[in-house]
Amino acid sequence: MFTIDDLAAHEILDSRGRPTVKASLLLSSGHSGTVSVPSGASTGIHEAHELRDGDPQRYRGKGCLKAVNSVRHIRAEAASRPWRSQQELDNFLIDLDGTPNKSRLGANAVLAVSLAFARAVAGAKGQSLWRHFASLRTDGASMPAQLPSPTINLFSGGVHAGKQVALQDVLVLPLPARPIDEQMAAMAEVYACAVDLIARDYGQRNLTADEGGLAPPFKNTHEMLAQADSCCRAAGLEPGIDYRLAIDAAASHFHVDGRYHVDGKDLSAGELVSLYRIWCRDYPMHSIEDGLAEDDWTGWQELCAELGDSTIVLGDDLLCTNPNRIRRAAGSACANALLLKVNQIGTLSEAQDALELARGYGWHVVASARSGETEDDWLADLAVGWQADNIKVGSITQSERLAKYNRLLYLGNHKPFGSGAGRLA
Ligand code: 2PG
Ligand code: MG
Repeated sequence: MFTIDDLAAHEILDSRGRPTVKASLLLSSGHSGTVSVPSGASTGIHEAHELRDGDPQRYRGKGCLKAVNSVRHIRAEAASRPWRSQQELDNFLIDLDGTPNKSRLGANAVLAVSLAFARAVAGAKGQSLWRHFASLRTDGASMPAQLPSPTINLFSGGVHAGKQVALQDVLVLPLPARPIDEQMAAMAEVYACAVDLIARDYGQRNLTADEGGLAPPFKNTHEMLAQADSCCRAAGLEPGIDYRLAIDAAASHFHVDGRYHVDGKDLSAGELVSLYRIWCRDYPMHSIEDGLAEDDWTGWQELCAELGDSTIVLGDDLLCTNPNRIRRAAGSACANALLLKVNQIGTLSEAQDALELARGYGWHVVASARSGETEDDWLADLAVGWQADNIKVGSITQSERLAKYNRLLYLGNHKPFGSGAGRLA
C-alpha cells in the first residue's frame, strides 16, 4: 500500500521554450518522485488532450496553469488514500477526469501524476526505475537482458523544420546490436559527416530543427534520403550491415483533400505507397512511420500489404498509443509496429495496455520521445523496462535528447547490461 502525502506541480519550459508540467509526489514512506512531461508538435488528432490555458497574453495561449490546477485538484482527491498499485491510481485518475480523452484534467496533468507515482514507488521499493517499469508488466515478459537500439534523427523536414520538405524525419539505426557505446560512437560519426556534407553541398552551418535533426534546403524527398545514405557511407558504414535508414513521414501533415502533397506533386495513397516501395528498393530501409495519414485506413492496408513482410510499418498518429486503435489496426492489417508515446494516452497503465496488446500481436515496438522534450530521462528507463526494440529520441545533440541517451550509456556500463558496478543500475 502506498499513501500520497503530498503532490505539487508547476510550469517549466520545454526544449522549444513552451510551458509544460513538472509534478512532485511524496509518499508517506518519505520517498518522492518528480517528473516532467513532454509535448508534441506533430500531434495526432486522436491523442489525449493536452490542457493549455488559451490566454493569448501569456505564452501565446500555451500556458499550463490550468493543468497545474488540475494537479492540485488530484491532490485534494487522492492524498491520504491507500493505493495498492499503479493500475489502481491510474483507474482513479481516469475516472476523476471522466472524459474519453482526458480533456477535463488534461493528459499533461494526469500523466505527470501517473509517472511521478511510478518514480516514487520505485524509490520506495529501492529499485531502479527501469526495473520498476519491468515489474509492472502483466503479460509474463521476462526481465530485460539488453538495451533498446537507438534510432537517430539525422535530417528533419515537415512541421519540425518549417515544411521545407514533406518528410518529417530521416533516421539512422546502427546495426547489428552492438554495445550502446559503440552504437552512439557510430551515430556521432554519421552526424559529423552530415555536418560536413551540409557545409559542402549547401554552404550552410548546421541549422537544426526541433529535435536537433539537421535541416538544409533539400530540393526534394529523394535528395533527403540520398544524402542521409551518403552520410552513413562517408562514416565508413556498410548499408544493411552496419546501418539502416528509417523515415517518419508524418503523412497527416501533407495530406490535403484526400491527396498527398510530396515534391510538388499530388499523389494518391497508392502512388505514395509506390514511392515507398522504390525507397525500400534503393535504400536499406528499416521502417516507415506514419507513411499514410492518421485516418486513411485503406491506404495503411495497402502499405502493409505491399511492404509489411519486409519493412516495419510503424503507427504513430494512426495508433496514438490507444488500445482501441491498435485493435482496429491489427484487425484490418494496417500496421505491424507501435510507436509508444505515453502522453498520447495519458496514463502509464493505458500505455502498458497498448504495449502488451502490440506485443500480443507480435508487433515491433519503438518507445518515443516528443519533439518538445525536457531534461527528464524517464523515457530511457521505460524503453529498457518495457523492452522496446528501439528508442526514438531525436538527434544526438541537445541536452533534452542526450539526457535519455546518456541514461542508456550509463545503464550500458553497469550490470546487468554492462560489466560495471551492479547495484548502481
Ligand atoms: C513524431 C514525434 C517525434 P511530435 O512525430 O514521432 O518525432 O513528433 O512529438 O511533434 O509528435
Ligand atoms: Mg511520428
